[in-house]
Amino acid sequence: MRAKLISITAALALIFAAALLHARAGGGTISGKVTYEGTPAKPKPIDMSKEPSCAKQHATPITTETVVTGPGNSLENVVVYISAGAPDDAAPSEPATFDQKGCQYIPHVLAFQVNQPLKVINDDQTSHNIHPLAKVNREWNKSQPPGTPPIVDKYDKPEFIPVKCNVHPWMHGTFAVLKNSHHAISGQDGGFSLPNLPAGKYTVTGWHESYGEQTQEVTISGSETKTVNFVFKAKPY
Ligand SMILES: [Cu+2]
Repeated sequence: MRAKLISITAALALIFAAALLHARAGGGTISGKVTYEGTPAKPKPIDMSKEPSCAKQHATPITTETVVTGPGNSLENVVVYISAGAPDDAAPSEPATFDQKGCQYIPHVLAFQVNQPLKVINDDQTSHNIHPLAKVNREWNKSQPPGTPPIVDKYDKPEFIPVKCNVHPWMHGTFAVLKNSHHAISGQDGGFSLPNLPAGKYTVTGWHESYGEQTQEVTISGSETKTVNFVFKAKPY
Protein backbone atom coordinates (compact mmCIF):
# COMPACT_ATOMS: atom_id res chain seq x y z
CA MET A 1 0.00 0.00 0.00
CA ARG A 2 2.72 2.41 1.02
CA ALA A 3 4.84 1.43 -2.01
CA LYS A 4 1.87 2.15 -4.26
CA LEU A 5 1.34 5.55 -2.65
CA ILE A 6 5.02 6.41 -3.12
CA SER A 7 4.92 5.44 -6.79
CA ILE A 8 1.79 7.53 -7.35
CA THR A 9 3.47 10.50 -5.64
CA ALA A 10 6.58 9.98 -7.77
CA ALA A 11 4.48 9.80 -10.94
CA LEU A 12 2.63 13.01 -10.00
CA ALA A 13 5.93 14.74 -9.29
CA LEU A 14 7.21 13.69 -12.70
CA ILE A 15 4.09 14.98 -14.45
CA PHE A 16 4.36 18.26 -12.54
CA ALA A 17 8.04 18.63 -13.47
CA ALA A 18 7.28 17.88 -17.13
CA ALA A 19 4.50 20.48 -17.16
CA LEU A 20 6.85 23.06 -15.66
CA LEU A 21 9.52 22.34 -18.25
CA HIS A 22 6.96 22.55 -21.03
CA ALA A 23 5.72 25.93 -19.81
CA ARG A 24 9.30 27.19 -19.77
CA ALA A 25 10.04 25.96 -23.32
CA GLY A 26 6.69 27.31 -24.49
CA GLY A 27 6.66 30.85 -23.09
CA GLY A 28 4.81 33.61 -24.86
CA THR A 29 4.59 34.60 -28.51
CA ILE A 30 4.73 37.92 -30.32
CA SER A 31 3.12 37.70 -33.73
CA GLY A 32 1.60 40.05 -36.25
CA LYS A 33 1.65 41.42 -39.74
CA VAL A 34 3.78 43.93 -41.59
CA THR A 35 2.07 46.22 -44.08
CA TYR A 36 2.82 49.47 -45.90
CA GLU A 37 0.83 52.62 -46.52
CA GLY A 38 1.23 54.84 -49.55
CA THR A 39 2.47 53.84 -52.98
CA PRO A 40 5.61 51.72 -53.25
CA ALA A 41 7.94 51.96 -56.23
CA LYS A 42 7.19 49.30 -58.83
CA PRO A 43 9.70 46.44 -59.03
CA LYS A 44 11.89 46.72 -62.14
CA PRO A 45 12.54 43.82 -64.53
CA ILE A 46 16.12 42.54 -64.46
CA ASP A 47 17.98 42.06 -67.74
CA MET A 48 20.06 38.87 -67.44
CA SER A 49 20.85 38.54 -71.14
CA LYS A 50 24.59 38.85 -70.36
CA GLU A 51 24.33 35.62 -68.35
CA PRO A 52 22.34 33.19 -70.55
CA SER A 53 22.79 30.23 -68.14
CA CYS A 54 20.84 32.23 -65.57
CA ALA A 55 18.41 33.95 -67.93
CA LYS A 56 17.13 30.61 -69.21
CA GLN A 57 16.19 29.58 -65.65
CA HIS A 58 13.47 32.22 -65.56
CA ALA A 59 10.41 31.74 -67.79
CA THR A 60 9.57 35.41 -67.29
CA PRO A 61 12.17 38.02 -66.31
CA ILE A 62 12.50 38.35 -62.54
CA THR A 63 12.16 41.75 -60.91
CA THR A 64 14.11 43.67 -58.29
CA GLU A 65 13.36 42.65 -54.69
CA THR A 66 14.15 45.88 -52.84
CA VAL A 67 10.42 46.12 -52.04
CA VAL A 68 8.29 42.98 -52.26
CA THR A 69 4.59 43.41 -51.56
CA GLY A 70 1.56 41.14 -51.49
CA PRO A 71 -2.22 41.30 -51.24
CA GLY A 72 -3.70 43.60 -48.59
CA ASN A 73 -0.65 45.91 -48.61
CA SER A 74 1.47 43.19 -47.02
CA LEU A 75 5.22 43.81 -46.92
CA GLU A 76 7.63 40.91 -47.31
CA ASN A 77 11.30 40.58 -46.28
CA VAL A 78 11.03 42.63 -43.09
CA VAL A 79 13.35 41.40 -40.34
CA VAL A 80 11.39 41.34 -37.07
CA TYR A 81 13.54 40.69 -34.02
CA ILE A 82 13.91 41.26 -30.29
CA SER A 83 16.40 44.12 -30.09
CA ALA A 84 16.30 44.55 -26.30
CA GLY A 85 15.10 42.56 -23.30
CA ALA A 86 16.16 39.08 -24.41
CA PRO A 87 19.43 37.56 -23.22
CA ASP A 88 22.05 36.75 -25.87
CA ASP A 89 21.58 33.00 -26.32
CA ALA A 90 23.92 30.44 -27.84
CA ALA A 91 24.00 30.33 -31.64
CA PRO A 92 22.59 27.20 -33.28
CA SER A 93 25.16 24.88 -34.86
CA GLU A 94 22.84 24.44 -37.85
CA PRO A 95 24.09 26.75 -40.62
CA ALA A 96 22.06 29.56 -42.16
CA THR A 97 22.05 28.88 -45.90
CA PHE A 98 22.31 31.51 -48.62
CA ASP A 99 21.86 30.20 -52.14
CA GLN A 100 22.92 31.69 -55.47
CA LYS A 101 20.45 30.30 -57.97
CA GLY A 102 19.38 31.73 -61.30
CA CYS A 103 21.68 34.66 -60.49
CA GLN A 104 19.49 35.58 -57.54
CA TYR A 105 20.11 35.45 -53.82
CA ILE A 106 17.76 33.04 -52.09
CA PRO A 107 16.49 34.16 -49.67
CA HIS A 108 16.77 37.84 -50.48
CA VAL A 109 17.13 38.62 -46.76
CA LEU A 110 18.79 36.06 -44.50
CA ALA A 111 18.62 36.45 -40.71
CA PHE A 112 20.96 34.47 -38.47
CA GLN A 113 22.82 34.76 -35.21
CA VAL A 114 26.22 36.05 -34.23
CA ASN A 115 28.65 33.08 -34.44
CA GLN A 116 26.13 30.88 -36.28
CA PRO A 117 27.69 29.17 -39.31
CA LEU A 118 26.79 30.85 -42.59
CA LYS A 119 26.82 28.59 -45.65
CA VAL A 120 26.92 30.12 -49.16
CA ILE A 121 26.02 27.82 -52.03
CA ASN A 122 26.46 28.28 -55.78
CA ASP A 123 23.74 26.37 -57.65
CA ASP A 124 24.52 28.05 -60.98
CA GLN A 125 26.60 27.11 -64.00
CA THR A 126 28.48 30.38 -63.72
CA SER A 127 30.92 31.95 -61.24
CA HIS A 128 29.71 34.34 -58.58
CA ASN A 129 31.80 36.60 -56.41
CA ILE A 130 29.85 37.22 -53.24
CA HIS A 131 30.76 40.45 -51.48
CA PRO A 132 29.05 41.21 -48.15
CA LEU A 133 29.73 44.90 -47.48
CA ALA A 134 30.38 44.58 -43.74
CA LYS A 135 31.48 47.68 -41.82
CA VAL A 136 31.43 46.47 -38.20
CA ASN A 137 32.51 42.92 -39.02
CA ARG A 138 35.40 41.84 -41.25
CA GLU A 139 34.74 42.54 -44.93
CA TRP A 140 35.53 39.87 -47.51
CA ASN A 141 34.61 38.75 -51.00
CA LYS A 142 34.94 35.28 -52.44
CA SER A 143 34.78 33.81 -55.91
CA GLN A 144 32.76 30.66 -56.26
CA PRO A 145 33.02 28.85 -59.61
CA PRO A 146 30.28 26.34 -60.52
CA GLY A 147 30.54 23.02 -58.70
CA THR A 148 32.80 24.30 -55.92
CA PRO A 149 32.00 23.50 -52.28
CA PRO A 150 29.99 25.89 -50.11
CA ILE A 151 31.72 28.86 -48.52
CA VAL A 152 31.36 28.56 -44.74
CA ASP A 153 31.96 31.57 -42.52
CA LYS A 154 30.48 33.41 -39.55
CA TYR A 155 30.20 36.89 -38.10
CA ASP A 156 31.07 37.75 -34.52
CA LYS A 157 29.17 41.06 -34.18
CA PRO A 158 25.56 42.02 -34.88
CA GLU A 159 25.14 43.99 -38.13
CA PHE A 160 22.83 44.46 -41.11
CA ILE A 161 25.13 43.73 -44.04
CA PRO A 162 24.24 44.55 -47.66
CA VAL A 163 25.41 41.76 -49.97
CA LYS A 164 26.33 42.17 -53.62
CA CYS A 165 27.87 40.08 -56.37
CA ASN A 166 30.99 41.52 -58.00
CA VAL A 167 30.13 39.71 -61.26
CA HIS A 168 26.39 40.39 -61.64
CA PRO A 169 25.45 43.98 -60.74
CA TRP A 170 21.74 43.13 -60.27
CA MET A 171 22.39 40.66 -57.45
CA HIS A 172 21.59 42.22 -54.07
CA GLY A 173 20.66 40.80 -50.69
CA THR A 174 21.06 41.35 -46.95
CA PHE A 175 22.57 39.44 -44.05
CA ALA A 176 20.86 40.33 -40.78
CA VAL A 177 23.32 39.19 -38.09
CA LEU A 178 21.45 39.25 -34.78
CA LYS A 179 22.32 38.85 -31.10
CA ASN A 180 19.70 36.26 -30.17
CA SER A 181 17.52 33.51 -31.60
CA HIS A 182 14.30 35.55 -31.49
CA HIS A 183 13.97 36.70 -35.10
CA ALA A 184 11.71 36.17 -38.09
CA ILE A 185 11.27 37.46 -41.65
CA SER A 186 7.83 38.61 -42.76
CA GLY A 187 6.39 36.23 -45.35
CA GLN A 188 4.29 36.75 -48.47
CA ASP A 189 1.29 37.71 -46.31
CA GLY A 190 3.44 40.03 -44.18
CA GLY A 191 3.05 37.66 -41.22
CA PHE A 192 5.68 36.83 -38.63
CA SER A 193 5.87 35.00 -35.31
CA LEU A 194 8.38 35.10 -32.45
CA PRO A 195 7.58 32.12 -30.18
CA ASN A 196 9.21 30.77 -26.98
CA LEU A 197 9.63 34.11 -25.24
CA PRO A 198 10.10 33.94 -21.48
CA ALA A 199 8.19 36.49 -19.41
CA GLY A 200 9.76 39.91 -19.78
CA LYS A 201 9.71 43.37 -21.30
CA TYR A 202 10.87 43.42 -24.89
CA THR A 203 11.69 45.87 -27.62
CA VAL A 204 10.60 44.47 -30.98
CA THR A 205 12.21 45.97 -34.06
CA GLY A 206 11.02 45.73 -37.65
CA TRP A 207 13.70 46.46 -40.26
CA HIS A 208 13.18 46.94 -43.99
CA GLU A 209 16.05 47.56 -46.40
CA SER A 210 14.36 50.54 -48.04
CA TYR A 211 11.79 51.77 -45.51
CA GLY A 212 14.04 51.83 -42.44
CA GLU A 213 13.19 50.54 -38.99
CA GLN A 214 10.54 50.84 -36.29
CA THR A 215 10.37 49.65 -32.70
CA GLN A 216 7.59 48.72 -30.28
CA GLU A 217 7.59 47.78 -26.60
CA VAL A 218 5.83 44.56 -25.60
CA THR A 219 5.45 42.81 -22.25
CA ILE A 220 5.03 39.05 -22.06
CA SER A 221 3.82 37.70 -18.72
CA GLY A 222 3.18 34.01 -19.44
CA SER A 223 2.20 31.85 -22.37
CA GLU A 224 -0.01 34.42 -24.10
CA THR A 225 0.26 35.61 -27.70
CA LYS A 226 0.63 39.37 -28.15
CA THR A 227 -0.19 40.93 -31.49
CA VAL A 228 2.23 43.51 -32.85
CA ASN A 229 1.71 45.02 -36.27
CA PHE A 230 4.12 47.23 -38.19
CA VAL A 231 3.04 49.77 -40.82
CA PHE A 232 5.83 51.20 -42.98
CA LYS A 233 5.55 54.34 -45.10
CA ALA A 234 6.18 53.40 -48.71
CA LYS A 235 8.58 55.46 -50.80
CA PRO A 236 7.38 56.05 -54.35
CA TYR A 237 10.94 55.90 -55.76
CU1 LIG B 1 26.76 36.58 -59.37
